[in-house]
Amino acid sequence: MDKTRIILYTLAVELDWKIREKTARVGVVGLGYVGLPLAAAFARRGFQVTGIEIDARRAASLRKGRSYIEDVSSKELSALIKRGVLTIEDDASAVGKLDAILICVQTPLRKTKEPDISNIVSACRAVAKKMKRGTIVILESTTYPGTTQEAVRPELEKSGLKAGKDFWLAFSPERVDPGNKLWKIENTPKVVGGIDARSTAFAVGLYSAVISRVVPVSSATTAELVKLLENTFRSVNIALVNELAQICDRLGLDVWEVVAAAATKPFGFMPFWPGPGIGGHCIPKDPQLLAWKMKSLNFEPRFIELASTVNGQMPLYAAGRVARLLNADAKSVKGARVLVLGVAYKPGVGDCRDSPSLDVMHLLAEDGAKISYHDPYVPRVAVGGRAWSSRRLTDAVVRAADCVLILTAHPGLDYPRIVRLSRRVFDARNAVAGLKGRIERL
Ligand code: SAJ
Repeated sequence: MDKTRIILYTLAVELDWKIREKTARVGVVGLGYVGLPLAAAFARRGFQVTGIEIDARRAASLRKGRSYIEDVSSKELSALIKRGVLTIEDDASAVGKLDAILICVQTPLRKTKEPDISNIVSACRAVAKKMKRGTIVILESTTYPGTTQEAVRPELEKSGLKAGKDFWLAFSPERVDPGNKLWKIENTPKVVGGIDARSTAFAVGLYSAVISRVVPVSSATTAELVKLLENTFRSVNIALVNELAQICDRLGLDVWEVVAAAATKPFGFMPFWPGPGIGGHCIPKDPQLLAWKMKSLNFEPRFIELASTVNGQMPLYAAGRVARLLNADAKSVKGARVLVLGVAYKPGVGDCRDSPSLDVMHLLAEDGAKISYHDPYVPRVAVGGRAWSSRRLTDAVVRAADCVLILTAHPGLDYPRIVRLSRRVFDARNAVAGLKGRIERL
């Protein structure tokens, strides 16, 4: 065996050994809702973890033991730092000491709906400057199929090291569901796919030290597509029931009753629920990553595009239903007092990213409605040049509204009291099912 192969073989044996012995130095680049819980999970298992967060303020907060991520308490963060198993850096200077580097940076869409992988490229450039031979790099950021091979690999090889020879490279989609008390990093199955068999094997070994079930697939591109299928599946099925809501409106049927009854089928059906649209940082975006890639290959992903169109039109449909409801009370939208309940993109969170509630508020405000809102998780919002603060849900505030509009069904609101005090309720989330009153539902 020639010298190079001996060195490579030694590097592989050494990394394999370090992973098994948990002496591998793990780095996590990007300490957001994915990266910080992941860093904590490896540190909890006794790995020496370096968290790299380029936002100096966030890094400073973490170093002081102050967490900004719900799934990692400040108490736990402080304990891990105190134990010396988690170190927080705001630059990549420590990369040269790391054996495994997990990249968990955001991949937003540009206004043109094209993927913006600039954060991934910047992270790879910083890593390439310092990474040593015998490292495994794993991308976790949700991205279009081919990113690991076509963008990450060349950037990392600017280090002068060769992927598959001097370092190993894989993709593993994140499946973090913030706030989920049942599914944590450790018990959520983890898909991994490498650029070659050895990369896959190292990724399997590394994650198996922390996660109870690791699912190897044949390539990094396969793993990238698995993630996009998971969320495109949601987008398409949500669009289906959103279209069903419009069908039921025309047939005079109750879409909530139809879906609930279909959900009694014990096999071959999975309920999704209609609403005023879709929000958050995954479902609106992830299918677009796949659509963009396929269009670049001259393939028209009709299903994906149609689902995005149907979901994207739901705020307009919901606003139209409110206008119709006000009209039934001989009120025009112009001048009508509309109290919105729930501006976050989903129940139980304070995140308003892409929230359809904001679109509905904007549409009604543009037509002259006097909008106010209450959301216990969101103190203030601004959309389309208007800003609102969450109102206290006093009797007077509820009674003053010509229509109470439930757009996000947060837990903990006294819905029976709200219905009792309201002149009219439009419920876009089936939040007041079974209650009697002047209620109309999507
Ligand atoms: N929505 C509907 N009807 C539904 C389900 C969702 O209108 O039946 C809307 C929500 O109101 C929200 C949007 O779609 O505005 C997205 O909701 P989501 O439940 O998909 O929640 P997300 O965006 O937080 O999605 C994340 C994803 N997690 C990851 O990508 C790791 C998704 O795969 C998870 O299934 C989801 O969390 C979850 O189940 O909580």
